[in-house]
Amino acid sequence: MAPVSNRMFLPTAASWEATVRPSFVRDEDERPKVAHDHFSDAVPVISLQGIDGVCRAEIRDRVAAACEDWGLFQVVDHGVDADLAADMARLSREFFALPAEDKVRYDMSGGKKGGFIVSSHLQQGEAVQDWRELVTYFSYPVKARDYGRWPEKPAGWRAVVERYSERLMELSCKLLGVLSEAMGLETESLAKACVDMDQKVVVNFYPRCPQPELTLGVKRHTDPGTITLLLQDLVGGLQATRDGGKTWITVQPVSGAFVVNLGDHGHYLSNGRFKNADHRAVVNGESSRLSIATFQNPAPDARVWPLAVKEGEETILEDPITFAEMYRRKMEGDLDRASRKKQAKDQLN
Ligand SMILES: O=C(O)CCC(=O)C(=O)O
Repeated sequence: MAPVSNRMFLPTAASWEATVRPSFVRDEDERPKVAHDHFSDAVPVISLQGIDGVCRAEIRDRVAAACEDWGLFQVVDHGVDADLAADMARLSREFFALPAEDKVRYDMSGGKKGGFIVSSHLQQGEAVQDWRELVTYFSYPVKARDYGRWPEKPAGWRAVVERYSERLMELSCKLLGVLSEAMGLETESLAKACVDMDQKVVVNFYPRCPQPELTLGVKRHTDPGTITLLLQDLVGGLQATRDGGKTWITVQPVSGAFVVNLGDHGHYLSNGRFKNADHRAVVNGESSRLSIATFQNPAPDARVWPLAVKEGEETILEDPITFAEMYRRKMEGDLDRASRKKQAKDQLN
C-alpha cells in the first residue's frame, strides 16, 4: 500500500524503499555512533531472588549504586511469569503485522488518549520523526481505562494486556519499596509520594531500517515519571549516556529481564542523588525490534518535592509542584527546544 502522506507513512511499509525519507533523518550530532549490537555490560543486572529476606540489604545497595551511576539497572528473578511476558511480546508483534487499516483505526494523532501512532505519542511539533510505530494504552487507575482505545486485534490481546499490567504494577511496587530504602527512607515512602499510581504502557515496534546510521528509533530523553520497566527482545538498541550525550553504550539485552529506568520524578524525590536515566533507542538494517515500556507515574496531583534531603543540602527544586505541572513544564521545554531546532533547520533550507 503506498503511503498517502508523511504523517500516515508507516515505517513497516518501507521494505520497498532503499533510503529513509527526509522526515526521519537526524542532524549529524544526533546520529548513532555505536551500533545496536555493540553491547556493554556496564548497566548492572540485579537478581531479586531473596528480596523479602536475607538478600534485601545487598539488593538495596546494588540498586542505590546503579541509580547513582546510571539511573538504570536490569532485574531478573523478578517474579513475572516468563510465559506471560512471552505472550505479551508475541501478541504485540502480531498487532504490528496487521494491515495498515487495522492499525490506523486506533490512530491517536489529534490528541486522542491511547491508540496507535507513528513516531511519537507525545504529539509534539517534532522536527524529525522517530523510526517506530507504537501502540499505547493507559492501564491504571483502572477507572480511567478507555477500552475503546485498546485494539481488539489480535484475539486474546486485551486479556494478556490486563494480566501483564497487573503483574507489572506489583513488580513496580516491590521496586519502589527497595528504592525508598536505597534513598534512606521508609519502605512505603515512594509509593505514598505517588498517591494513586498511574500506569501507561507503550509498545514500541522498530521496523528494519534501510539507513539506520541516519535515524533513531526514539530520540534522546529522560522519562518523566517515577520508574519505567522495559521488556525488550534480544536484538538490542537501547542506549544510555551519563555524560550528557557525548558517549553512548548499548545495553546488553538479557533474556527475561526488565530494564528499570529511574525517571524525573524519582530523580527529584532523591534530591538529585539518583540519576534520571538519559537514554534513546537505535535501529538496524537486519531486523525489526520490539520493546514494551511500562511507565509508572505518580497521580497528576501528587506533590513533587525531594524526600531524601541530607543535612545542609539544598533542594534541587525551588518550590513543591504537582506532577501535572512538572510534566507540563518538561513538555513545554521539549517543545520549545524542538521548535527552535526546526526553525534553525528551516532557515538553512
Ligand atoms: O525501546 C527502547 O529501548 C527504549 C524505549 C523508550 O525509551 C521509550 O519508549 O520511551
